[in-house]
Amino acid sequence: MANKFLYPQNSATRQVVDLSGMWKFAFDFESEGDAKDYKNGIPEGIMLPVPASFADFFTEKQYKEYTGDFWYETSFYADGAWADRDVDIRFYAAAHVAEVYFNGEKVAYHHGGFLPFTVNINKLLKYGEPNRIVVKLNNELSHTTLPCGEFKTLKNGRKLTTPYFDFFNYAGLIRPVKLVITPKNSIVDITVNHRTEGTTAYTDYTVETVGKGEIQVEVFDENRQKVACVTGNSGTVEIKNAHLWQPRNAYLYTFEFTLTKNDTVYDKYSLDIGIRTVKVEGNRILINGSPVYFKGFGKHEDSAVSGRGFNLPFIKLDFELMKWIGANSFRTSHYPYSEEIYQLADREGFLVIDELPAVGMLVSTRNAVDAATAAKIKPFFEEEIVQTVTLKNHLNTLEECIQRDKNHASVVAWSLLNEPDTTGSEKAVNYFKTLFDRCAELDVQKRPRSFAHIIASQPDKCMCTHLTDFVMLNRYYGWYLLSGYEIEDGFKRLDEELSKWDKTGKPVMFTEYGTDALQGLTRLPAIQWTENYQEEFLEGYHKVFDKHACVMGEQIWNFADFQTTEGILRVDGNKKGIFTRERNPKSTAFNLKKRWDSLPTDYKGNK
Ligand code: GCB
Repeated sequence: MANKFLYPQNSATRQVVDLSGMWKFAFDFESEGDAKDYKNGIPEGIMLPVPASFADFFTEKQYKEYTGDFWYETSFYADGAWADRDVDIRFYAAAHVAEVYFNGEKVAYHHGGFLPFTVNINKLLKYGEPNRIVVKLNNELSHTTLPCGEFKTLKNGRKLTTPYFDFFNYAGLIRPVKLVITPKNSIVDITVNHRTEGTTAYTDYTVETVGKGEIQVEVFDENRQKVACVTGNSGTVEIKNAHLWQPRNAYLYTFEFTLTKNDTVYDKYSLDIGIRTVKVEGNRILINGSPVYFKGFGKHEDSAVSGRGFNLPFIKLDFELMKWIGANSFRTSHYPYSEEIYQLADREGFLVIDELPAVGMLVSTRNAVDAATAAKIKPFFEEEIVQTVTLKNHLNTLEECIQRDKNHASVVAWSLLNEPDTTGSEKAVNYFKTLFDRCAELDVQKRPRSFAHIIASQPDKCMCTHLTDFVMLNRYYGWYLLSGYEIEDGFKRLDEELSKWDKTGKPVMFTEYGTDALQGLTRLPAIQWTENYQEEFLEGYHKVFDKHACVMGEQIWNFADFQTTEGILRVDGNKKGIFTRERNPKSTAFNLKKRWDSLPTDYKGNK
């Protein structure tokens, strides 16, 4: 029985074995890996760290830019004690398409590079000799992959990726690979949902199990005092005088789930759970019934050398910097992040807009520019293959993401797409409706749903806004258009547009606005690319936001500079960070801190 999506943990009944380290690695330029039986062992030569993306370990362009199949291999010995247990391999993320071979047998195929999957290996596991894991990955982009793009073949036969998005197409075993050993009678899934009445909190829970036994739930507060105890595979936990989880003031109860029968404990799993409610009312998102103003960033999982690879030190540092600057939220632009990030967000009280890797659903390699200049773009959602294969992949990814992230208090909204083409074809509407309906169906907490609107998706033009619970806007007046000396006209345009959004009655959150700024570059008067232009731009935007009742959040693009495909619009990547790629503050950071420290959590809320 696969261990579903529960985050692996060690307990009295469970064991986790980390397979991180140096793995064998091979590019497959000639696509000969299948014919040459790589599944039983890949060629010797290259060793690479796992987890990491491969691109930044090489000095030759053909490797950094490599597009196509590539292979990883490692081996391990099994412990005799595992013989009467379930042994799964859990890939925390494998970008983008993976085929897994275990001891020469194909055991899994997984599409999508940012969500975990597990493979049960009970039947093929050998004792007393090495067990071999071989993974064939592919990083080609198309109109059916999430994220979207294309690739072309150069005259020399090498392939070149052209993403329809603005971040480097890092790939590989970007997150840990672990063995998860669980008892045969075990807990495989847990779902919680909360409501409050006065000072009492009610948490409805459902536990899915395999094999024998019944569930007991014990709940402990942060002082390790037991505050509730119930039995049953589903039910309600009642906590009197509950400490609710609040933005930047988190409180986590430990829910311990035990699977027992006749005093035998089969399995134990514990979850740190924040109790809070989320709903949209009028033009506000309410957390625990109170309006919240979102302050923060769109981010990336991106750092030098490991690329999109799991990087705990940077994860920790990013939270400290976000706390320092007075942020209370972020969007996981443009893909679901590592699970440890949501765990920290739960603990630190950050509000997370969890985004699917549905980015690039607009046929363009320069989205923001093309959308701003109304370039002629072939409507993405017109294509038959998009309506069938892409939609299927999208729904599958949605299901995996909700399954993985459903219990996090920090996850307060879903972003189902970033900057899709919602003006080119009416066929977008049905696609979106299917997706939005499915999201509501899958998420027991019924969190608000939205997508990030590109500049072209104006209130009178966008065909899909009506499906959202709140509006997310990515706006670049003053940068991609009306920039430089025209910046004041840019602010006016923003003001005019917001007057229209005000009338929709929906909450409006800015999920992107910003300018590229090269650290250390300042000029008087300010010119584009300077730090003080970035500052003028943000000040201008904030003045406009403060005027409009509907604006209930500001998430700047971007938290830090990040790597992109090379090109005439990018100098060693996107420089819209408030911090550099190394996480040093640009001068704007200090003023931003003043603003955010002074804005109350319920800023502009009417309660
Ligand atoms: C956008 C995209 C984001 C880009 C950003 C930019 O609209 O959503 O991925 O990085 O613009 O800087 O151009």
